Parts: sequence; C-alpha cells; structure tokens
Amino acid sequence: MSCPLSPFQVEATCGPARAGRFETTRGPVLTPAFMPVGTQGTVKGITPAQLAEIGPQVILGNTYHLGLRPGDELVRDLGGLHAFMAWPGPILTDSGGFQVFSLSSLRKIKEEGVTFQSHIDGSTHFLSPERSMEIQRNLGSDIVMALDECPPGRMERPALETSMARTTRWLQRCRAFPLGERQGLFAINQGGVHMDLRTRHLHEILDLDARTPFQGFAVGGLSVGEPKDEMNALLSEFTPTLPADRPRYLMGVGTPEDLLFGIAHGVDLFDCVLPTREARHGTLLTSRGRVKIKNARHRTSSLPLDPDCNCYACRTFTRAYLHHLFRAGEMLASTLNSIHNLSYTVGLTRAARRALLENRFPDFARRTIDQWNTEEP
Ligand code: PRF
Ligand code: ZN
Repeated sequence: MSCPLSPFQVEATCGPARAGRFETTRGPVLTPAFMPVGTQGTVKGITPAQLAEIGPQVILGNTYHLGLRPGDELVRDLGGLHAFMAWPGPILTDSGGFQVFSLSSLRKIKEEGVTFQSHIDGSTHFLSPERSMEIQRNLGSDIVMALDECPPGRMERPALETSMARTTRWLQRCRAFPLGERQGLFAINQGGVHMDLRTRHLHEILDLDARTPFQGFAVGGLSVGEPKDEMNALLSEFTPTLPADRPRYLMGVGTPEDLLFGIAHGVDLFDCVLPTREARHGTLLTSRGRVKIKNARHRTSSLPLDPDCNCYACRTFTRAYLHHLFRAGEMLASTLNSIHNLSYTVGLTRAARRALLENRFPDFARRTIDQWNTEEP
C-alpha cells in the first residue's frame, strides 16, 4: 500500500504536549485539532459554508451509518463522500465497530466479523474488517480507521484480553486490504484502563507497524463508562509511550476539560459529538464556562453569548435572541448554537496549538481553566 500521508512533524513541545502537522492529499492537518463529527455526511445543523468559516482541520464521517444509508456504492458512484457532501477538506471515517456496538441490536461477534441488525429498519447486516475497509474505500475518506471491538468500560480483564486479541487479528486483515492511493490507515489501541494491557496491545500493533507503517495511532475504548479519574490516569501514563512520529487520536472524547487534559498529555486529534449535541439541547460552551441559554436570566440580555468568541452567532446576535429562538423551538437555534459550540471547541485546540508554538502552554492552560471557573456567565 502507498503512504499518502506524510510522517508527523513535531513543531513544538511542552513536556508530553506537542504541536505538529501532517499532510493529506486534501491539505495539511495542523494539531492539536478537534474534528467535528459528520456522522451522516453532514455536521448536524450547519452548511459546509458555515463549517468552512469555523475552519476545522478534519471532519468525521461514519462507515456504519453511510454504509447502511445511503450506501457506500451510491456515494462512490456520485464521486465519493467529499463531492457528495461538498466538503473539500480532509475527512476521517470511523470503522463502524464502535457504532455497531452502541447502536445496533442482536449483535453476534465471530472471528470473521460481526452480524447485526440495523437501527434503521431491523435488517440484518455483516461487518468484517474487509467490509469496513471496502466501505471506507468507497467513501474515499483521507484517513481510514481499522475495525476494532470497543469493549464497555467495565468489562472484566479476561474478556477484555480476548477482545483485544481479536482487534489485533482484525487489524492484520485491515492492513492487508488494498485502500485507495490517497488513503492512510490508523490503528486503534484498546485495553481499557489497564496500563499493562494497553502496552501489550501497543506492542502487537507495533509488530505490524514494523512491516508497513500505519499513518497514525488511535486510543479507543475510553469514555465508555469508566470513572473519569481512571481514564485520566491511563491517558497520562500511556499517551507518551505512543510513537512520537505519528499522530495520536483520542476517539470520542471532547469536553473542553478533556481536550485540555489530552493535549497536555500528548494527544494530537480528538472527535466528539458533544459540542453539536449540547448545542441542540441549548448548552453552550463558552470561555466563561457553560451557559444554558433557556435560563430566564438570558431573556432580556443584550450581551453576546461569549465576548471572547468571534463566531457568526456571537458577532451578530444577543443572548436574548438566542434565548428566544431556543424557547420558540426554532431550527435556527440549533444552527447558531452549533456554529458557536464548534467554533469554541475548534478554537480551543487552535489556541492550544498557538500557545505551544509560542512556548506559553502552561500559562494558557491555567488561564483557560481559571476563566471557566471564576466568572458566572
Ligand atoms: N473505537 C472506534 N470508534 C470509537 C471508539 C472506539 O473505541 C470510541 C471510544 N471512545 C469512540 N469512537 N472505532
Ligand atoms: Zn461564538
């Protein structure tokens, strides 16, 4: 297989934290970076033009959803996912494993793959490493994720070990599948919150990597029901042991606090539905902490949502207007709230990158946290 993604260039460090970059054929990816989730071929509630103004480095698509509907062959025949959704920048697709486990019913995992029933119409489908790679090849994403099994946070060690071993064998099969020449494959590390299991699994991945390098490494299986302090303890110990010359992607993690913690411990890439989901529910992430826009005290406020944010919603509207739209159940509430929350989250990783490049990351992190906690928005 070709290697369309350049190696990861570390541009600045602060302890384990780093700013870096790698190239895709659809442009560079500057890290740390938060990647908005576009599960169904759309970042919910906003247009590609609005998304472009926010300026994410990469957006996500989903093998599970797009393979079921509208179907990966249709997307391929219409020119691939970039053309289909009119997003010219880099796209990463998740492999479907995690979604099969969280969304579908009647799953049966075997060595060959997993049989499941669609959450849409109950029809039966089969996802194997080869089928996941085929879907992602048809979608034409720039970054392809290997098919893994994402065990629940409280799985016992013996079951976890069995699952990890299967994830390694599935990774071998993903590796053997011919992807498009513009595509790069990321491996996913599992092992729960156990450092020894994570390390063992990483060694298995690195054995495969020695033959044909992966384009990056993901940490999966976190933020799946385990206590937060256990996730953080594992991350701080494990992340710095990942190869320094490849991007590190922490999957499905994305509160502002988690982003700062991850960046401080050497994570480069994040994705999460949280900013857009919270936006639709009226919870806004701001430089002064969380704002619940439906709260009565915003009803007459002429202030912008976040004085430190330059997004379209904050430049243009008052809190009173956002409060009104949300209370009235208007579609524009979701759109403006999503624009803001994504601007905030993408902006937080961009600001962290700048702080790393300017050698002031600890001060940046301290001030950001202080601001969240001191001022009542
Ligand atoms: N594996 C995959 N996608 C994911 C996860 C995982 O473990 C997670 C866990 N936080 C989110 N998305 N393939
Ligand atoms: Zn804003």
